[in-house]
Amino acid sequence: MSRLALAALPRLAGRAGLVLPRYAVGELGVGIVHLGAGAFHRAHQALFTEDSFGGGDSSGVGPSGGGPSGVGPSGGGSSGGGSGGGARVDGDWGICAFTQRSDDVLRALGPQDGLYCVLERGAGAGPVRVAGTLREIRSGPHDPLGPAARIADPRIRLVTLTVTEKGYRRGPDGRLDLSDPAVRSDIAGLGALLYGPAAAAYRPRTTVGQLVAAMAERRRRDAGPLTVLPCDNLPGGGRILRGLLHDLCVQLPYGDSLSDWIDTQVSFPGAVVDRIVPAATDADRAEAARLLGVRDAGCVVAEPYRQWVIEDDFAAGRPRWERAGAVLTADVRPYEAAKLRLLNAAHSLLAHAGALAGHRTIAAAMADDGLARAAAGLMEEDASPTLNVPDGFDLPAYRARALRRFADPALGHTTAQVATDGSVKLPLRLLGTVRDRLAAGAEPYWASYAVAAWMVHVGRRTDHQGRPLPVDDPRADELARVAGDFADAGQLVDRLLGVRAVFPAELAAHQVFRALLTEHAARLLASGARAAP
Ligand code: CS2
Repeated sequence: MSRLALAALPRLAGRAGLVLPRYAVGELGVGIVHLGAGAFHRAHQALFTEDSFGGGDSSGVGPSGGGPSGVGPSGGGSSGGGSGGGARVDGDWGICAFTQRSDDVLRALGPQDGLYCVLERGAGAGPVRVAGTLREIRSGPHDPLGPAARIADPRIRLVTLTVTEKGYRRGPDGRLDLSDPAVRSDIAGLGALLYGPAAAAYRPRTTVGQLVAAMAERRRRDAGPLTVLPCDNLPGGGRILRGLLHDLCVQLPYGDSLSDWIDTQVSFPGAVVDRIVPAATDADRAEAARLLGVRDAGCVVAEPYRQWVIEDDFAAGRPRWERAGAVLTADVRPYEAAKLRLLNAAHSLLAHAGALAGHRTIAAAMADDGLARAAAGLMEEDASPTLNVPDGFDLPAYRARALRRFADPALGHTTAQVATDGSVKLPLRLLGTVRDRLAAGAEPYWASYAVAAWMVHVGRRTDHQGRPLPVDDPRADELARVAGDFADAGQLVDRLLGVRAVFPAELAAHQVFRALLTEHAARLLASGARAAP
């Protein structure tokens, strides 16, 4: 069977039930570099961008936001004729996506001219669509034209990122982790790259390193202003990323002046991204082949729901994402806190407690009454009182929708996938709620349950029937070593509370928190204790 590619589009146009790009895909210029070409990007920002093109008229807003349509470097816009059919869209907001860790996506999408299909699953699922916004796919670690050089092209006006929470390489204090070997290597290498003779040989190993190298190169080429928009589940992501670039710059010779340049030329808006995107399986790829009549090695699976709330602070224009349903706002912080403390926190609870109870998927965990109650309790009783949501934000409706989304069995989202990198996710999703509730003199009962479930997961590494549970976490070895052969719940909790990268000293010393954790861990460790309290 042949592969999905630009040359196959005319043939696909004859198949019923497929949604194809309505613009001349092959003529779309690139204005965005994306770091982290994973499934989430392909099911989220890439589609919002494609849907921002509208019916082929101008599709960008100028640097000040909301102004007249931005004109891409190739301006004008001829019409029709390009591969993919349809009119040429102005704005040149096509995407060059870099893989960051593995090159699997490059192998899948490279031979497909960047095309892939999106299969929606669950209630309200739409038809299968083929997306065309990824106009270049490159390997971050291996492409001769690395991210820095590509971002330094003056036609690039926007950089977006989905590199997961751990990709930011923050230390326990939230700043750049200067003890991280890859960060140290970037400090040494970039010093030479920016100011030394043997320059070009060095390829940054971290995302922050890639961005600093890109800024230096952009400054050298006088490539103009740029926006860097992180799209990970990080509260205050724009501000955090700006701070991390600064932390790296000041380690470099004359780095202060680069940091100053960044301040004048680059904006770092924050954003809330939301869409559940389970990893695609062989069965999904087989279904894609059946629907398309060609093989698609890069298909993605997603729920129908999607949301993007973006701080409207763009230094060099942006696609008209509002046409695609994105919300552009002055302050994303209230939305961020709500999403992380409600949806993501409850997701982590279901993932860790669900895995311990032997559930393979989040939907199966939701079908377990005790766990569904715990997820609802966490959102309603612990997290909601800590939130300060904007007028009109309907918290009960948000919580109810989150539970419905989790419960949809069609998604097949695994507990193992959501439980990945718990040591990095928990502080962002759960510990803020714990801290705020303790400070208010309340007991964060369900949030503690979620943390205890994580502790038992990473400490015992088996489910309630003794079956092995993998721990996919950058600190997996350290956590296993620290937990060791714990004698009982109290010892497990005490030991893991000592991991400073996860628990700040003040929180670890809090007697109420410790008691709650011990109570929950004891119940989870007891044989046959499947469900929530
Ligand atoms: C999940 C998120 O894997 C996880 O940790 O909680 O990826 C979640 O599916 C998305 O944030 C939903 O927007």
